[in-house]
Amino acid sequence: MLKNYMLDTAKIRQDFPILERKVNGHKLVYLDNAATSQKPVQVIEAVAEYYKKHNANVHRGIHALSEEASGLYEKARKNVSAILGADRPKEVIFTSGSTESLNLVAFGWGLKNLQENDVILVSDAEHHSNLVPWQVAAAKTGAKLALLPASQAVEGDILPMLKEMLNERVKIVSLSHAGNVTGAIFPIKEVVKEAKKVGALVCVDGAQAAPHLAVDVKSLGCDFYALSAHKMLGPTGVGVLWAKEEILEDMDPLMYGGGMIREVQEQTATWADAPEKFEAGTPNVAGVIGFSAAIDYLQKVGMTNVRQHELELNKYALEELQKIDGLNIIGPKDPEHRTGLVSFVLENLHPHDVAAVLDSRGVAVRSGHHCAMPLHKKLSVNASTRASYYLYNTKKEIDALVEGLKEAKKIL
Ligand code: C6P
Repeated sequence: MLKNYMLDTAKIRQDFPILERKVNGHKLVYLDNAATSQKPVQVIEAVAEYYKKHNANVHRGIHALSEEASGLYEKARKNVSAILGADRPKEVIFTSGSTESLNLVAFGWGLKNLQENDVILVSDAEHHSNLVPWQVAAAKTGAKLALLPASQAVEGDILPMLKEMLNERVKIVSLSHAGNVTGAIFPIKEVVKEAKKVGALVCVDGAQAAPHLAVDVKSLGCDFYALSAHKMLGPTGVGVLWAKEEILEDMDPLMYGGGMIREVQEQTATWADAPEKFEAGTPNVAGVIGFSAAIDYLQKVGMTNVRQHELELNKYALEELQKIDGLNIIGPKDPEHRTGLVSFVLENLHPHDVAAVLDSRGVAVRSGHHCAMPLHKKLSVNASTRASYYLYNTKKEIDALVEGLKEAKKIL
């Protein structure tokens, strides 16, 4: 049910300078937020302020600037920890994005804990970043990769098939919290309950959920949660892997070098504790500080308001798109079962052609396989067009999308 909510889109839009841009002579209609969101001035200024006043390497100097930079970097970690409802900031590892976070689980945990004939359970609706690392981990360890046919669970109701596939050989279940093509929200809390019955860990790819839903890792009960800052108003090149402390202690790093050691001899070395163990080399300090400003922004707006606004756009977009003859929507029909995106196929028109027509009218969408080739294959389409919205998008912009699609039908 849509409730009353407090989100002033017109005011929010003033914080996003890029939304004033013209593209191909039209005012930009940015509907590619699932690829990356735009950034508010508060984030841009936090990054600029860091470079103007505090720039230094972190955890490596005792001079004032290094102390300031380290302080801001660790404050950001506390901020992330708080919004995820984590027990301790040291459970938050900064990475370059969800891709690195998921690789860290597949190799840092997987190579150490998986054995021949163990099962890794993912779904056929995963982004390649939550599939390919597991394929490689399976090949290296002899574990089997099993794919839950989530493509068939249109409304995201994967529990019955999950129950059928779970047994004591399954050591890890790794699923998206929300799909980047279908938008389908998976019932992670219930997935965790089922997985625990057979002793399996649960890794959640939150790249498409954390920007849109309030996430509480303790209430979800999962063991790993991955996200990308750039999809939630933050800078590119920053991500997070959250994991329980005892699991992090038992994991190997992905990278070795400066900043992650306890002691180094000529032939051997020992590692620092988490989070340093997993953050070798100079981190993306400016990006992390910018991400913290993005979190502050989202918290100020309120994640419930963000979600309610997207539900309203979902409902409107689904209604309006369904009126277009020959347009087939992928994923849940119920707006409540998806995050703020809608992928579709329009007649037999190639999604790149559709996207090009939209672009000529200033409407930015994504077309292609969206890094989910197995899912498209299961749906018997090569590619799709995806419109994805966020807190600054409006119903008028959905109208511009619909008008552009009608035009594409006419001229292609
Ligand atoms: N999906 C999209 O347009 P990175 O690139 O590391 O920030 O995020 C990877 C990733 C992992 N899981 C899911 C569910 C995702 O959607 C993404 C990124 C973008 O759909 C770029 S391919």
